[in-house]
Amino acid sequence: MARRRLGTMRKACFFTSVSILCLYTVFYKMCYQKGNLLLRHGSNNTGTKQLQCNLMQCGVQEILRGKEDADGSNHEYATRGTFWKTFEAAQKDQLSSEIILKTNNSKIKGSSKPEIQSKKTTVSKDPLSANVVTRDLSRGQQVTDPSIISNTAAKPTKIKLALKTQWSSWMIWNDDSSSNNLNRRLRTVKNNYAAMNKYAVNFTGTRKAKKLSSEELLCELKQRVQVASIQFGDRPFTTPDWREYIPKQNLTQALGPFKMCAVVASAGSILRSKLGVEIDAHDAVLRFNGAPTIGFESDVGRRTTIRLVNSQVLARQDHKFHSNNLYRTGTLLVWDPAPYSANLTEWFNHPDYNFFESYKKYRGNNPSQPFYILNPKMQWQLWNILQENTAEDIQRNPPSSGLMGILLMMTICDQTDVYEFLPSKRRTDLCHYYEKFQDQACTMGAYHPLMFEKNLVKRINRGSDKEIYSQGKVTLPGFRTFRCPNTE
Ligand code: NCC
Repeated sequence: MARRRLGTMRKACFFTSVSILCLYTVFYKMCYQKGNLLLRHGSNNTGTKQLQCNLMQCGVQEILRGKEDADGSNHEYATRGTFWKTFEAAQKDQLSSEIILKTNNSKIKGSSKPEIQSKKTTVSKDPLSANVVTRDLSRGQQVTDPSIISNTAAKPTKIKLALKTQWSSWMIWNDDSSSNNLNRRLRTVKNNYAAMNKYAVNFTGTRKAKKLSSEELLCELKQRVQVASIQFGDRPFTTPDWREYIPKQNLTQALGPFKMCAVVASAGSILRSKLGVEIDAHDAVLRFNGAPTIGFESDVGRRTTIRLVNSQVLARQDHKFHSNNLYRTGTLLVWDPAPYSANLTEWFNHPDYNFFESYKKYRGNNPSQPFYILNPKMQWQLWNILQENTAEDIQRNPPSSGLMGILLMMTICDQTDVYEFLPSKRRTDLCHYYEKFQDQACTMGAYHPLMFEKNLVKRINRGSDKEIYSQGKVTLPGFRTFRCPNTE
């Protein structure tokens, strides 16, 4: 009896496994269509050899980066969930070269198959003139919009190309992101902060019934957000010591105007971006809190024109604000969350972090370094616009340093390029590029309404989705030159 039952169970197990396997195969085939990739070099067909690579064989759905460097010094950055397939062609000698597609299938799937698929092909001596074509051989069509990210590289003998797949739009920040896009933990945190009301937010504005256009949103920001620093004489900053410490000119009079500015978000996904040179080419560069440049120059640049820090950086000993040379470069600017309707005196008496003494001490020790205190009214002017343009209740806490820095630069620059505020293809849970700590909250927001800030920035972006994808770059106009529709 028992033996018969065991036999039936074995049969049942066997049939279940077979069914699962069949279902898996059917599903796999449905999801990953077979396709081919053709890379062709040279402006005409003469001397052109073709490299065919069956996408399935090469495991293109899993290839994250192909690499092979002449000197072997290149490294591979493999992260799951990358939707652009990037291949690099490395020239081995002057005349001919080998295109090597390297998959990291074996790493991901644990396969023991050799990783490298290679075929001889000729690469143009001048990589800039190399013509790269992507074709779907199974359908005999040229892939529309082959989307070559770049065919230049640090070394003149390298060519980079990318095949855009149908999933790439996933990776671009959706400007309608909502709590539904958060994991359960972050959704709970967000809802708790939306319910909690630490700063006594008394929102009387109205939610916009329809989505504002980019121009309308820009206009709201220009007309309703005042970026200003505390001035000597603003009550309670009226005592003689404050005359000594507060810079004479207001922040926006003293800084700029600049033509092209860069804002560098501290996100971990800026690592390996190689954006450093591009960032440094701007007239002014804004960084946040303790974000370093040393050791990360190739990705984040070397220059710091302005550093915006939150009050914790001054108030908490562990930030070593007074001894760390990182803070000695450029103009400093500090902000602290204030109650929603508080005047300056109420805020001064109850700051979120008591940074005022630390500020005075720093000013005393570094009198020649410009150092401003941001007027807190800006935080809630910005927050109101965020809430009005969001369908759900957002965290009732001030926006992040990121959004405030962006607004500052839009005020003093003709154009602002923001890097890695909207996540690029390098998106990761690594909180900061300079730390090992991982938490999705750093990108999606917990205390700060960061997700809604990103929605707003995406809506006013003048750059392309491709730039967001490849560089994490957003381009914003300056308020000096931007004209509100119908009013100015
Ligand atoms: O992390 P933080 O910000 O210093 O980052 C600066 C700005 O970069 C953008 N950012 C950062 C990380 C990431 N993965 N994605 C991003 O988009 C954000 O716009 C962010 O504002 C802050 O806003 O001041 C914040 O400061 C830290 C922390 O106080 C400082 O780094 C000093 O240690 C806050 N973290 C904590 O308090 C634990 C963070 O919530 C906000």
